[in-house]
Amino acid sequence: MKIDVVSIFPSYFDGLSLSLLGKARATGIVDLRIHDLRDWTGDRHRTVDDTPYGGGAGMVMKPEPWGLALDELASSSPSEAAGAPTIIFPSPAGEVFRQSTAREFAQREHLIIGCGRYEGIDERVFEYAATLGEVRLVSLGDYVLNGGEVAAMAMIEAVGRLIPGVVGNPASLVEESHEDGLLEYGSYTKPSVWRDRAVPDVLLSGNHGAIATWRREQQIERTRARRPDLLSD
Ligand code: 6GU
Repeated sequence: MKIDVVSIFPSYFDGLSLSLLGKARATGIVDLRIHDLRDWTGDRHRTVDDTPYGGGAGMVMKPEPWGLALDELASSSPSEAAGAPTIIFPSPAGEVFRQSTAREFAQREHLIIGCGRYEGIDERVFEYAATLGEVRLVSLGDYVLNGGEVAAMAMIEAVGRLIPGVVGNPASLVEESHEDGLLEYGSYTKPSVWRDRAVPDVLLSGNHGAIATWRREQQIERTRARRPDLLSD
């Protein structure tokens, strides 16, 4: 999979060289490239923003650098066979990013992620991007961040770990929170008693059927307590 990220703060993404995703990049499973939007500016000050038409607080990202960036990156398909890219704009005004969204994006050959700052990107950029690929505005949830970078990193990690070969043991992918619509069960390791707190007996019983039943009950109980919204829909 090829992932092109466009940002005015490329160094945010340095952390993606670490750990499992870093290894996947080194081995070529994930071709992740971070681009500086200012490389597509033409003026001496490398300007990426301007005041909003109609007035209001803050600045808006100018369309021209985005147009040039998208033109260049959309034509840089990872393969002949790859179709149009999926162009993702992290945005608090987007659809909510879920595990199902991560699974969907993990199937794509080419993702382009455009990180906005300030009050957002000129709306025409989204319309234009739709002529180059499938455009998705995606939000992490109902709170406000200063820009798309942190959201983009979260999405890259969620998508990246679903690509075959990125996570060493594929079984660890299926027992996570949200993979089956429930929160995951609690985990324990040695010692069996720690500061007067014992590991639940059933986990020491060797009875795999009983353990599976207990874990499923735990999943349902904590989902009811913490995330009842997941059970009602
Ligand atoms: Cl994707 N972007 C910004 N700026 N804020 C957010 C978000 C995204 N998701 C939640 N809050």
